[in-house]
Amino acid sequence: MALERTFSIIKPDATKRNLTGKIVAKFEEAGLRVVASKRIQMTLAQAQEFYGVHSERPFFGELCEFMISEPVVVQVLEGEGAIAKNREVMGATNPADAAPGTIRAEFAESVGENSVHGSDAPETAAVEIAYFFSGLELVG
Ligand code: YYY
Ligand code: MG
Repeated sequence: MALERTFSIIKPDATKRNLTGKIVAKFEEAGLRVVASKRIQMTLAQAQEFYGVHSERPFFGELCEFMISEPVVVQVLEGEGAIAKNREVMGATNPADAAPGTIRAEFAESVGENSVHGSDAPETAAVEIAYFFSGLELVG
């Protein structure tokens, strides 16, 4: 498997409860290296563009309002098969379905407030990384 990069967001429910360090520890324990990281306050326009693929879904408005309700930590994670590995460490979207030991099983509050975002494919990872980081900010 190839060395890969994926994009992650530690969401408002997690930053608010000071869970950033515990979540980063999960990434590192899984062999994912943080090659870029910053804490930002997302704007509504950024949240709407970032989650644009979901714009017709009933939860879109609530999702965007949630994403700007507190600062978030955006990161680029690097490792062997990083995209799939991160999805595994995150657990299922709904924490009720997430496997024990995963971030969402341990920390998420609900399907909407589920602590982390992770890219789902190489194409989305590339777009999402470029949306928040310049090449100079990625230090492998
Ligand atoms: O990639 P992932 O975050 O696991 O799920 P998506 O299906 O891409 O949905 C993005 C985001 O939308 C999810 O993390 C929470 C929210 N959401 C929701 O509030 N209610 C749903 N029924 C499905 C998704
Ligand atoms: Mg998704």
